[in-house]
Amino acid sequence: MLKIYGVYRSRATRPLWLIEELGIPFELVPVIQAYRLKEPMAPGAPVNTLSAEFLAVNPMGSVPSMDDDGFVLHESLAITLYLARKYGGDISPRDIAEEAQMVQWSLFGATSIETPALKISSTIAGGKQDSEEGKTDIEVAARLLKRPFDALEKHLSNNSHMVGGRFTVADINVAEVVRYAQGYAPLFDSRPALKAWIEAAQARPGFKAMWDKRTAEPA
Ligand SMILES: N[C@@H](CCC(=O)N[C@@H](CS)C(=O)NCC(=O)O)C(=O)O
Repeated sequence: MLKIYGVYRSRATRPLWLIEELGIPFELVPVIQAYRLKEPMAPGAPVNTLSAEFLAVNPMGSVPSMDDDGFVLHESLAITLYLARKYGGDISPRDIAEEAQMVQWSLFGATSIETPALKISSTIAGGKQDSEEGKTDIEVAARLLKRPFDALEKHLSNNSHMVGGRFTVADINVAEVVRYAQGYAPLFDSRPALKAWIEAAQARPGFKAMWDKRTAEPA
């Protein structure tokens, strides 16, 4: 049985969205981020990213991890690319060139977008967006996102999706990092193709099913 270690309120959303799209059976093994607990090492604390039993699965101490009938893999984007490749269908690469493009866009998301986009998300989640410090943090992050978001805007003005003219795992991987910046509307209002693409991705039943479960989880 496929197992995903993590919680919905984490980067596990990436494989969990893909799993909804694929409609495959799986078990969610709850592992919460240690920083969300007051005393992660206390006896009786929920299994978390510092727990010995989870570190035995993932020595990197982060979620998500996957165990697919004994094949253990870490890193959310590696997990989605593996699952797409394993289960096939339109969501997965049709050939080696498409696979390379999906890896390319996933790495672009992780290396050029994720860190500044997360800064926007954490500033807003911390209620600091109207403070001087928060405004500066968001402005700096938006500046760092200009070039990668302009590249996405150009790509999506000429292509309906990230790869292959159809919804694929590459859309999930990129949308799930772009999402962190969605709280700062000017980045999207000035880029209509990017805005339309992410809204269409998030309108999919697979995203909505994942999101409903995330929302139902305690914050
Ligand atoms: N690049 C990794 C990052 C994983 C990561 O940082 N996950 C966070 C939760 S979203 C985590 O587990 N943090 C552990 C902790 O802070 O204790 C991935 O995409 O899987």
